[in-house]
Amino acid sequence: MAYEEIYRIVELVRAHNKWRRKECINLIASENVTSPLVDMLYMNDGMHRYAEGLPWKRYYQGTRYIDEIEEKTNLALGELFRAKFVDIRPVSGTSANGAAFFSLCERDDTALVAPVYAGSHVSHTKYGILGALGIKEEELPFNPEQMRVDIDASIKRIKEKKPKIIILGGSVILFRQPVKELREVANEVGSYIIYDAAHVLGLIAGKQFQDPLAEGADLVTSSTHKTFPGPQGGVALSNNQEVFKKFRRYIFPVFVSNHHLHRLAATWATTIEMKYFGEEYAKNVIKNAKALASELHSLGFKVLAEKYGFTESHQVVIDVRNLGGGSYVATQLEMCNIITNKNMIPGDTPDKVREPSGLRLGVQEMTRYGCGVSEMKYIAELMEKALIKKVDKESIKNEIIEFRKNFQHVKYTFDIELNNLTEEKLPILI
Ligand code: DSN
Repeated sequence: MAYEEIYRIVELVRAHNKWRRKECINLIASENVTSPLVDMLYMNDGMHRYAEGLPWKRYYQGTRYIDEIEEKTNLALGELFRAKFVDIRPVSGTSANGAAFFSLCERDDTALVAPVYAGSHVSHTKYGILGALGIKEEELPFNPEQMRVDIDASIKRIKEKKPKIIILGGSVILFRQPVKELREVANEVGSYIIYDAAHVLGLIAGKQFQDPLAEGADLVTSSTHKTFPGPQGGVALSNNQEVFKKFRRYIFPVFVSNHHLHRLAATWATTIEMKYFGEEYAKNVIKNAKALASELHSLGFKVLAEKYGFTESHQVVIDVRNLGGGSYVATQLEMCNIITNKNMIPGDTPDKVREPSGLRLGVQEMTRYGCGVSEMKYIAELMEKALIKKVDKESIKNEIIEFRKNFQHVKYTFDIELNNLTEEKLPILI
């Protein structure tokens, strides 16, 4: 009996891996695929160990190698992002955000945040950790046509509300955020700027997006597994010593105790991959996103921010109300092995969270598998077949399984035949 259950779970893991890694076109903007090098380093004894506290100053014995790995990871991240202060201990972007908000605000302080329909992450809002900490959420004005924060209106709102923190960035991020533009008024009223880089960390690493720290953000919070193609985790980066000291005071013991040690070496390896291959990768991601957006547009999809060139990140956002809404469309695409997620777009009220009007796409994972502009055009045509021409889904799915056979190995990593290592040495991954 127990064996049957074990076999079933192994079968489920294999089926999941085969489907999502080898047979789908994954366009979820918050995901990515790690390289075989990163996979290999991820599976290690650290997953069984504790190391609360800082390297070399732990509350547990037995951490001498972990200490060195964590120190090297922080140093590598600091070098890549030109950050004097790095903390890899947040286990997710949300825990980094929690620690950031808690360390910079008191209860009843005000945070200025763009609305959720504009792409703010749930942790920035009254529905998430910000609200749970008793911090008041006030709206940062947003220009829906430009799909970014309205600078003049925001300057006015900051003067009026004098927020303790201003949060920029988040889950829909097509264009650069106005860090530079809001720095002066933030100084005037004594606000900290927190930049949530979760989605665009890999583009920042590849120097193809803005550099939020250089532009004046006090603290960058992020996850480490979206455009930055590492294992799931979080990080905080800063050049502001006072802010970083406060953050470090609370990340442990308030927001994490142990910080999931097995991810550290793998995150280090991702950082090194981004150091050597990040620029080429990020350039291709943005080129691909632009190509997908303009092809979708020319096939009749309502792609947002048309006047502004659709996107300057890895994301493309479509208004799919005319095709049945975000939920329906995402389900139809999944039947064809195109994996996406429904998303709120400007005009959606909070009650539309389960039935939003939009679909969010991200091209970073398919770029990692070696897809370029012509594949983006092909993906747009597949979406047209599925959603506009209503071609039989089973036939689209079979076509995609064939297509994926040419895009199985992760690029932008070290060429030491590691792409074969996954199958030979880590069978559970396949
Ligand atoms: N909710 C995730 C996203 O998909 O953007 C981030 O945590």
